[in-house]
Amino acid sequence: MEPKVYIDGELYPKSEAKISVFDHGLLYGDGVFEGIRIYSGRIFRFKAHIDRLYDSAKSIGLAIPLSRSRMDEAVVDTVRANGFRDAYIRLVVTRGVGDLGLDPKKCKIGSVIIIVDKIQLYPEELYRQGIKVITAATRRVSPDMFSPMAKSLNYLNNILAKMEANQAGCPESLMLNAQGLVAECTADNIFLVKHGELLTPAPEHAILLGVTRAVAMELARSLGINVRELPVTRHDVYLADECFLTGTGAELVPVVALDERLIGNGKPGPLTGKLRKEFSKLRETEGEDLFAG
Ligand code: PXG
Repeated sequence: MEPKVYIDGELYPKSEAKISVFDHGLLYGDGVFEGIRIYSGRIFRFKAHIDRLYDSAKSIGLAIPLSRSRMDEAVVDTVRANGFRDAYIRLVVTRGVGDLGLDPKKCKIGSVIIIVDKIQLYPEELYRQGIKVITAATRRVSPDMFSPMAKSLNYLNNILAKMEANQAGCPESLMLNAQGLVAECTADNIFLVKHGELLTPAPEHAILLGVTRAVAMELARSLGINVRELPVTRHDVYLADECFLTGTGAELVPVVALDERLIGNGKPGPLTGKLRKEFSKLRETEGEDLFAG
């Protein structure tokens, strides 16, 4: 059966789910989005994702045409209508239909799109072996121009960095901020383990505040691990004992090399393994099973 896609209050089969070519989401990348996972019928960290969606929209002055509770209902209804217990939700809010000028005033009402579909995952062996990463020449967008904390439909700088990863034959590339400090990867946050502590770039270093990042920090603290947000350089990554990335798509993925320097002994580290285990437990138990009863 074809997945059903929610667009502005109606469900359409995937092949018929279309929006206008005059939508400013298409014409200008004017909109915001979220990527969310469903595990065993449970929407993982639903509230955190919806909070970030409304924050991103507020930041770009976009009025989401649904209240929070109507949005929650629309997502839950779309998940139930599709019946996937393990899937990916792509929630998009665009500025809506306008004319060919970029002025958002011409867009009367935003459009809400909810896609629920199977997710493309990294192959299992990448999790066992860990991934190799290169540093991209493309820098992360700077907060003094546009905040990288808003999850907007403008992903071109990340896409250019992803192309650099592709050229190097790596699944991901590391993006630096305008000052040359480590920010994050193209769709993942980065963590280091050094002398038993967990280290990660701070919010002011031009990162998206990842939902999975917050989960990794919580899990580490619950294991009694000290977590610090601080300025991180490439040197710190090269010399880390362990490194991993966090993201909705990747979950927690070990990184075993940056720019051909092996990290630690070049194998996924023990704390990364422990956190991956704790993450697997959490995602199966937290939240309500939408298909129960
Ligand atoms: N940094 C950036 C720039 C991201 O886009 C993350 C970090 C991790 O955040 P979360 O909240 O997911 O832990 C992201 C997440 C996609 C896709 O389809 C992108 C993301 C998430 C899911 C899917 O490209 N970005």
